[in-house]
Amino acid sequence: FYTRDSPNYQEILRKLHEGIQQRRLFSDEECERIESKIDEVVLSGGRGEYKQYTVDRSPLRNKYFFGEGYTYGSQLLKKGRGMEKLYPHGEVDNIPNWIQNLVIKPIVEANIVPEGFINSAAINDYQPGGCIVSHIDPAHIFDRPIISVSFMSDCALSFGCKFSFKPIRVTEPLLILPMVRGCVTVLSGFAADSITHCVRPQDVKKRRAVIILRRVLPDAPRLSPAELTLISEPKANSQDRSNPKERSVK
Ligand code: AKG
Repeated sequence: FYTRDSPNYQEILRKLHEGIQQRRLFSDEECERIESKIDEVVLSGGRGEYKQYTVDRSPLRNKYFFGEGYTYGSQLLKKGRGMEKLYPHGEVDNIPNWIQNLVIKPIVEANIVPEGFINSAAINDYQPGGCIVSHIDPAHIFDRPIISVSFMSDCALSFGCKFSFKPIRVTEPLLILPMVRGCVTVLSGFAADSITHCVRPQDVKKRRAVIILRRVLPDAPRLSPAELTLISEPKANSQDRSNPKERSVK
């Protein structure tokens, strides 16, 4: 865990910057088109048109998993880092064509990742004050780089914070990275593997969405259908999924 007081703060910051790339790849018009598609996803989710594990609701942040989804936080059978598992094949919806055409294609054409690299797309839809607690995207599930594209409003991604709850508090970040609407962020190396990132509640001033594009590793662990039955029961009744403290990863 690194803080601003770490003796090698300058070196940590250098390594962190080395693993971050940002580009404004999407114009206002392109953003508008994609944002209306995100609104359609939200409507479809509300009408129950997706598979159960595609949609993950919490009070100020809903997540939609396409292509692949995985268990984290309170859904884990065994809690803790490294215990995350993919859902069995077919348990989340496929990546919609509009994500392929409007979001992934321009990223491939900009040579950010090779064609066919991305096999999972997650949409986070944040309401003002929503957040995502500090975490590292599990390296046994996701290849690097991790790509995200921000929509709807400007926000910030913070590195190296600690969260505490009731009331929610976040320590000073090591780095606050602007996440501008239409901007692609690429995390690799130290930035992806060795330091946590989060979205602080105070940085979500207006509704904001992000599309996270990743490659799930071929050997990533997957829940068996029997394990899925074990976690699907508490999911229906549990209250703790809305409590960020219960979420060990995010
Ligand atoms: C995640 O969902 O894993 C994130 O880190 C989201 C970051 C963001 O909202 O930009």
